[in-house]
Order: sequence, then C-alpha cells, then structure tokens
Amino acid sequence: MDNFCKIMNDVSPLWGVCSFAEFSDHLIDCRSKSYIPDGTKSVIVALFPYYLGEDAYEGSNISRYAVVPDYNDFMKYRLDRASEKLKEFYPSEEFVAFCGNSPFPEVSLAQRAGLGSKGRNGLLLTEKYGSWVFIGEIATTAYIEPSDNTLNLCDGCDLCIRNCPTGALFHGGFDPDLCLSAITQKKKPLTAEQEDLIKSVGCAWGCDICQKSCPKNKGAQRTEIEEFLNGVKLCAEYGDDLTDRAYGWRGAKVIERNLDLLK
Ligand code: B12
Repeated sequence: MDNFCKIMNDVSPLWGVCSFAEFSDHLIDCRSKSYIPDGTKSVIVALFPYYLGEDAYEGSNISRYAVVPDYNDFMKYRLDRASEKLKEFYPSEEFVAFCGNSPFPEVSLAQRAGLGSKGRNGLLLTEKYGSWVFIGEIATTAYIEPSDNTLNLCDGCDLCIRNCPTGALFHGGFDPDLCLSAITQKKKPLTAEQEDLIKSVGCAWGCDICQKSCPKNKGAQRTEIEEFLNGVKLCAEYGDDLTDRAYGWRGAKVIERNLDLLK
C-alpha cells in the first residue's frame, strides 16, 4: 500500500479511489470502453489543477483550461507511467489509464472518489483548487479500499446558472448544445446569435463564465504543475502550432473563424 500511495502522490496532488461496480452501468458509450480490463474492481482518480491566479489571465482570448499545454497529452503521459510502475509492484493485476476520450463520466467518478462534489454547473468543485482541475483515471483489477466521499461543497447559490449567457444551465440539468464552450467548438456554420455571443464574451475557445461566477472558486490555489507553468500561452493566434494546444483537435479553421469574430 505504501508503494501504491507513493506512486500516486508523484502523479497528482489530489487523488482518490472509487469502486468500479458503481459505474459499470453508467459508462459513456465510446470506443475506449473496450480498454477497461476484464475484472476491473477499482478506479483510481487523479486531479490535475491548472489555475494560474486571477492576474495571470489579463489579455487572454481563450478559456483558462486552454491556456496551459494540452492536458490530455500531459495527463496520459503521467497516468501511463504510473500504470507501468504499479504493474511492477503488483504484476498479477492490470492497470489502464484513461483521459480525454474516457468512458467514465469523470465528474461523477471524481465525486465518488471523494475528491470534491458536483456544482450546479455540472463541474467538480474541490476544496483546494476550486473547479479549475482536470480529471484522469486508472482502472485496475486490484481491489483498493474506496475513499470516503461525503463532501458537499456547492452552496446552491445559483450564480453559475444565473450568469450563464445562453441558458445552458438550469435547475437539475444542462443542455450541452446551448453551452458557449460547445458553440466555440462547432464546425458547422454559427448562427448570427452565436457569433454575437462569441464577440460579446471575447473568448475564441471555451467558456469560463459559470466557473468565474462561482464564489467557491475565489482564492483557489494556483497549480504547482511545472509542465503547465512552463507552457502557458495566453492567446490563440493565426498560424499557431496547434500540436500541444487543447484547441488543436478541432483544426485551425474553427479557431481562426472565432478569431475573425474577435477582430
Ligand atoms: C463532452 C464534454 C463536454 C461537452 C458537453 C458537456 C456535458 N456535460 O455533456 C462540452 C463541450 C459542452 C464541454 C464543456 C466543458 N467542459 Co467538458 N467534458 C466533456 C466530456 C468529454 C464528456 C462529458 C459527458 O458526456 N458526460 C456524460 C454525461 C451524461 O455524464 P453525467 O452528466 O455526469 O451523467 C453520468 C452520471 O450521472 C452517471 N450516473 C448516472 N446515475 C448514476 C448513479 C450512480 C450511483 C453513479 C455512481 C453514477 C451515475 O452516469 C451518467 C451517464 O454516464 C468530459 C470528460 C468525461 N469523460 O467525463 C469533459 C469534462 C466534463 N469537461 C471538462 C471541462 C474543463 C469543460 C469546460 C469547463 C471547458 C471550458 N472551460 O470551456 C466546459 C464546462 C461546461 C459545463 N458547465 O459543463 C472537465 C471538467 C473538470 C471539472 N472540474 O469538473 C472534464 C471532466 C474533462 C477532464 N478530463 O477534465 N464538455
């Protein structure tokens, strides 16, 4: 158990464990579902904070999660390395890392692993880092005692719901098609109303309004992850190298169309 904790502490400043059985009937239907090892008993969930501090975002034209290098690559690297090390210590068990196109509903998963609770904006809210965290996980056939999960951090103040400019958030639900974050990712032509929204918010990729509205995000601790701190790029620009950027997977046309709207 000591080895297990040491390996996970090297991966992430905040991690926990939940039972796979709770999620086996609630997986997202995607290709990576088939990579979950047969006989999986536990899921080790790790958080990767990315907040840089309020003053650090001055002049940025993209969402905060996209200012740091593509989190999928970085998290996959760390979680794959941890899986290899865990396999060395527990050779009869399987360990498979997921992030990005994970079959797990990661917000619920992290909540069940005791790392925080789901806010009214549908995002995981943590005590230390607010909601400014990415989530990744390792599915394993090893049985690991699940973490205590009784946290309830959202006060239900509704500021996220009231400030959402598109009405994507409402009591008891979320309409992903209305979410401004999804609109900035749209490949199909935008409506005039959607174009106006991007112009008025001034963000060419993603949306942070519901998170910025959350009182629990005030005073969140800054990330200590070197790989994030060393790769900060506050603004998307025409002709960017998109290989390590979270807006790269959609291709240059989408981000450049949005940049055109901000001119
Ligand atoms: C698709 C997606 C989006 C889409 C749609 C979002 C959506 N909620 O549908 C769009 C593009 C809009 C989007 C936007 C954003 N996203 Co997003 N997104 C995802 C992704 C890849 C899948 C989400 C999904 O489809 N979930 C399926 C739905 C149905 O899950 P669910 O509502 O939790 O329901 C499940 C549970 O309720 C469970 N369940 C049901 N009953 C029961 C019962 C029991 C007992 C249990 C245990 C479970 C259970 O089963 C249900 C079905 O699977 C996740 C990564 C992931 N794999 O989770 C990231 C993820 C949620 N996104 C993330 C981020 C950062 C964002 C943005 C903040 C980015 C930005 N700044 O623009 C915004 C925030 C918008 C918002 N307020 O939600 C982070 C959230 C981190 C956090 N702190 O919570 C994630 C986790 C990615 C990551 N690895 O870090 N996103």
